[in-house]
Amino acid sequence: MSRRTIRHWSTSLLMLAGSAVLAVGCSSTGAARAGESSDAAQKVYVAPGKYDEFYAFMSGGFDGQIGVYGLPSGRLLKHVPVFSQSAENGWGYSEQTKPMLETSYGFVPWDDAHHPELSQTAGVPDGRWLFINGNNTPRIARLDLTRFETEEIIEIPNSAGNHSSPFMTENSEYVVAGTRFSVPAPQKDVSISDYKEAFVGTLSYIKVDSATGHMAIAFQIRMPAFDYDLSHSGKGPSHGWSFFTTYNSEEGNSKLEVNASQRDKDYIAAINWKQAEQCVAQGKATTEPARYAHNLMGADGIARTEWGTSVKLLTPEACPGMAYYLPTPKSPHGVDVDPTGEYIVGGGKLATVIPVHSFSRMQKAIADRAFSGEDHGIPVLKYEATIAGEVQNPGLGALHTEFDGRGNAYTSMFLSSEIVKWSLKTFKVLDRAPTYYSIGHLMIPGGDSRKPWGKYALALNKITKDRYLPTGPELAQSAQLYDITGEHMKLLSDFPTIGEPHYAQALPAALIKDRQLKMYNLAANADPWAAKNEKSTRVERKGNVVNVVMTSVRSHFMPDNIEGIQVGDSVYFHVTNLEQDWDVPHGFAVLGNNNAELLLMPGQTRTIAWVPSRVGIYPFYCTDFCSALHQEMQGYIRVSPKGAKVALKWNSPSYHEDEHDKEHDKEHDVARAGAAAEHGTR
Ligand code: CUK
Ligand code: CUA
Repeated sequence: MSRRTIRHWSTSLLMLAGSAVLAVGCSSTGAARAGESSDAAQKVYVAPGKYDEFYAFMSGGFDGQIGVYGLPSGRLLKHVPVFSQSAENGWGYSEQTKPMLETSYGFVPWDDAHHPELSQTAGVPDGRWLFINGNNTPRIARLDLTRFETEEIIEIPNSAGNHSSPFMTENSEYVVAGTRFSVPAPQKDVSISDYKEAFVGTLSYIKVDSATGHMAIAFQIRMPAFDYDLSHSGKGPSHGWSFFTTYNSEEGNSKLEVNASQRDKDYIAAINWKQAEQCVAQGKATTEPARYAHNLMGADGIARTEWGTSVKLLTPEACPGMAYYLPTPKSPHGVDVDPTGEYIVGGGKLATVIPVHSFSRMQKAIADRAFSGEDHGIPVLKYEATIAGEVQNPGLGALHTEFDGRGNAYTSMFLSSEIVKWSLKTFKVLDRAPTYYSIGHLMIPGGDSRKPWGKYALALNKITKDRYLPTGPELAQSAQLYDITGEHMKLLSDFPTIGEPHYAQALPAALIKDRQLKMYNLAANADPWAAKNEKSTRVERKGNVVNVVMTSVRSHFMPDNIEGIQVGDSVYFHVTNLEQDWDVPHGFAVLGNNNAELLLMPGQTRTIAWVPSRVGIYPFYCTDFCSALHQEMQGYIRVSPKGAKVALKWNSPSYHEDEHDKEHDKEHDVARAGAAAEHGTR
């Protein structure tokens, strides 16, 4: 035990919660030296041109995105936009992607993303999809792992703080979503002091279509007004159940740091979702109105929003046998199920032990009706009846546990800033390794599945203090990689991450690396504004809307000279990348556009809107260095005053200059206006 840990033990738990930030950073030498050893360097060294062994998907936290890293190198491979607009590639700015960020609250271009979850088959990550929660405006996104792009986002109604989400059942039947903040559901205008009467906690089950991955809200369960913090699903024998941690079973509505820490034990809610399915099938659910957005990227590359209008709602009273409470000390954070499906581990962040419940004992306790009472009509199982063991003296501030598949568990300890390895047989601590500093989640590739690839553990740390070159008031967030193949964990490396990583997932690169989409098929491009060759490029005006149908190819745009645009026009640039080679994107940006750029993958069409606000000549150019003549990939747009008599003209194979002598200008404009009206705008 380090000196820092001993110091922690000497003060009270609650004091520590506040002072953890100050306490870290006082001893970093020991393992830093281990990390510097040439042995460690060898283990994370991936030679130039060689691939990493694992893809790791790390939540971006408050940046709302996903970072894809290679392990063991820690190299950043991609930053995938999900809930937050990304000006880098026009995600959430381009007309085709804007609908992805639609919600019942309107367009919400940001979220706080915590928990990536890989799709699973038979309890093992299968490399098809990655799901992640939006915490602030309750949503779940699905990424396609052949494209590393977000394909679907569904809003979760009757929820506020979608934190215990989107944990996956073992055959990707469902992703679950529990509300962190209880609120009135449906929402209403009510005094906050009526919390206990008027607020509820909703747990949602979102069905995942096994062929397409498409999500649909199957049913919601209305629970007491606790805070539902984290979740994991059962596996193997416990398949069919899911587990949610709760805190604030005191049902406080202010000063929660005190008011939600009164009880010795809160609960893990055990939900028998197969029972819930039956109750729904038997008509025991009520259908209630709810409005929520369901945004799906179409096969034509255009996202569309459909509006959900109702949800099926179950209550524990209407569906006996569906919900039980497992008392768990004390304000538990994480809940994790071991690879065998037998052990359910609570992360009691204010507790002095790590409680481990047994699924088989839980089943027996339910059969024996070993209840200590009820809470809001939900049976509370006796702690002694379900507990398999308690890990003694684990450290302080247990948050999350992952497994190596060899009978060991690894728990992150926020306050004592360490990973604690313990045995699932003896519940004894086997090893501990300091983290720098204040670890939140940890991740072992497949470490929450039935078959972990138990080679590395990754610590996802909240605070870095003195670990990197300082960068002003905001310091880097950090991950640390440990070798866990031996008896003792061994720190191999530190690397900074983007945003604040919470949970992460990883899988062997071999599962997905050869299934990557290399380009979009231009011939199959179904965007109504696609130009599949330069001949079909054109500029059309309809009132004050101008559609520029443009192509890009090494190393020019077509057209690249446009005149006849007026101040205040809504100009839509529909740019198609004609390339059919891997790794040849083009960019598009225009002077003064208060929007974003476009980054166009080969064969893809994307549209960006621009409203010029003053007269002048506006260059546009390709932003992605695509060829030796990339700098030549540029063009000009002339913007004239509103109502000016400057004819619309452009250079492209589709445009005939001779039609445009002054005499015919007027007729021509009329004809073009007619053609534009037929096409319409997006
Ligand atoms: S939470 Cu961040 S450390 Cu949002 Cu999963 Cu536990
Ligand atoms: Cu196209 Cu640079």
